[in-house]
Amino acid sequence: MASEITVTVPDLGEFKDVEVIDVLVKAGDSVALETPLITLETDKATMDVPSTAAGRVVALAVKKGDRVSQGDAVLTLEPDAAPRKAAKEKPAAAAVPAPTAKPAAAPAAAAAAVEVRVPDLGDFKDVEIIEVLVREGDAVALESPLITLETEKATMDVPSSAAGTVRKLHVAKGGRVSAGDVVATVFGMASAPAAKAAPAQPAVASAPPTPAPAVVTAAATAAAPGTAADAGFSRAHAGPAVRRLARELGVDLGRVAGSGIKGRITQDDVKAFVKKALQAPAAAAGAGAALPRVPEVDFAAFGPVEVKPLGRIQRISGARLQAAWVNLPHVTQHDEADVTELEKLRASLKERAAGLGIKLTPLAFIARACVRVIARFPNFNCSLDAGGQNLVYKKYLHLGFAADTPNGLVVPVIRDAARKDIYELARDLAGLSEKARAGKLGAAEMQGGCFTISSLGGIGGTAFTPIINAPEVAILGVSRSQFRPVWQGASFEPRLMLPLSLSYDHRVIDGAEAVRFVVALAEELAHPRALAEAVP
Ligand code: CAO
Repeated sequence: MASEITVTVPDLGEFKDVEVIDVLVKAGDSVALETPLITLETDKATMDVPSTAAGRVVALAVKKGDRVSQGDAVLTLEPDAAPRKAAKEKPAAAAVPAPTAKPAAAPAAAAAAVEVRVPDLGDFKDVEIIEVLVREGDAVALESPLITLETEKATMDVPSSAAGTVRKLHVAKGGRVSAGDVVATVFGMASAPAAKAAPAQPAVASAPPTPAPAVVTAAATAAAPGTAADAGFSRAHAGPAVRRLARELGVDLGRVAGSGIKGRITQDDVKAFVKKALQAPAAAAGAGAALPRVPEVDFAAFGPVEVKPLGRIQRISGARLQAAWVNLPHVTQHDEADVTELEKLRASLKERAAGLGIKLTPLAFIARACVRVIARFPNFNCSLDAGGQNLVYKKYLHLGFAADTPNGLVVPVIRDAARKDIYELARDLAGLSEKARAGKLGAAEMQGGCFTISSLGGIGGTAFTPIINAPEVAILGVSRSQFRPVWQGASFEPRLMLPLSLSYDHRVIDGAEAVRFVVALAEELAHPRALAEAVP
C-alpha cells in the first residue's frame, strides 16, 4: 500500500491566515488529481485548494471556519496504487491558486503573463458569451471557468490555463468569440505542459471545453440577456467549486439562499436546494423542477424542410413568455364593453386630433379607461417581490402595450400614463409603436411597466388569453369591436361591442376582484365623456 501523503496549502502570495469557508470532501472520499478539497476566501478572492494526487482521503486537518497559511496541512491522503507522476514528484507540494503566485513556489511552472484563449470549438465560430465569471483583479485557479459560451447545442466554460490574477479581460458579456481569441491575460503560473508546448497558444487547446448538461442550456436560455436570473447567477456570492456544481445541476444560484459566512452559498446549500426542488410538487418548485419535454421529431424524415434561427427578440420574449406561463397561475376573464357612444365621441374628436398630428384610435380611450380603473383597484398595479411573500404597490403607473413589429413582439412603456389625456396617450402610442417597428426603441422605453394592454382589435378576433407580462399581475387583451343586436329592455338595438379579455395572476388577484375590474372598465368605456376630459 502506498504511504500516506499530506496535501498542504499552496503559496498564497501576500495572504496569511486565510479563512476556510468550505470543506468539499470528507474522510473516506476518493479524489482525483486537481479535485478541489477546500475553499479559501480572502477579502479579495475565493480560491479552491486542489488535491495534488489521486487517492482516498484518510483524515482532514482543517474544518470550516479555520484559518490557514501556506504550508499548513489540509488533509492526509492514501494515494492510489499507481499514483500519477505529478503526485510522485511533489508529494507534499500543493497546486496552486495563488493570487500573486511566486515563480519559486512551483518548480513546474513559470510566472508570466499568460494569454488565455478560446479553445478549439469544433464546428462553432462566433459563439456568444453568455456569462463573464471573473473581473480584472480576481485571483483564479488553474481550470477556473472564466467565461461561459453558448452555442445552439450547449453551454461551455472556457477555463483558465493559468493560476494567478486576471490582469486584463479582453471580452464582455454578449460579445462573440471563436477559437484562438484571447479571453483574458492572467499573470501567474501557466500549467507547465501547455507553457512548454506553445506559450502563445491556449493552454487548454488540447482539452475541449466541457459542455454543460442539457438542463443548464435550458436554464441559460431562459435567463435571457439582462434578466434577473442571469444577473443573479453572476452576482451570487459563491466560489468556483460551488458555481461548477450549480452549473452541473442546472441550479440558478440567484435563487439559492447562502448559509455560509456573509451569506455565502456553499455546496450543501446547492444540494439542499436541489433536494427541495425534487421533493416539492412541480408547480411549487418553480424553475427548480424539470418540465416534461416535447418529443423531438426529425421533420426532414417526412419531407423537405428549411431551418431558420429565431430572431433575437423572439428568443428573449419567448423565454419570458414561457417563464410567465409556467410560473404564474393565469386566469382569463372575458367581458364586452358597449363602445357605441365612445365611437361617436372618437369620430367627433378625430378631425381635431388629426389637425394636431394625432391619430386618435380606440386604444387611447382604452388606455385612459384602464388608468382610471387601476386607480380604484390598486392590486392591479402591484407585483409580488422576488421571495413571493410581499406585495409591492407602485406609486407610479407606467402602461405597457404590446406592439407587433417585423422583428417580433415588443412591449413599449408609456411613462406616467395617469398624468396623460387621450391626446397625449395617442401621441405616445403612435410614437412608441413607430419606434418599435423601426427597431429603435431604447431599453429604458421597455422597462418599468405596471400593467399591459395587448390590442389585436385593429386586426380582428373575438377573444384571446393574453400572457401576463410578469412580474406585472394583469394584462388586458382587446379584440375587434363589432355591431351586434343587444337587448335594451324593450327591443334589440345595434350596439358596437368591444371584447375584453383580462388575464390575471390568481396568486394576487381573486376572481371576484378581476370581474369587478372588467365590469368597471366596461362602464368607463360605455360612458366615455369622462375619458376625454383634461387630466389635472
Ligand atoms: N376594434 C375595431 N377597430 C379597431 C380596434 C378595435 N378594438 N382597435 C383599433 N381599431 C382600428 C383603428 O381604429 C384603426 O382604424 P382607422 O385607421 O380606420 O382609425 C385600425 O384599427 C388600426 O389601428 P392601429 O393598429 O393603427 O392602432 P391601435 O392604436 O389600435 O394599435 C398597436 C396600435 C401598436 C397596439 C397595434 O398596431 C399593434 O401592434 N397591435 C398588435 C399587438 C399584438 O401583437 N398583441 C399580441 C400580443 S401577444 O402575441
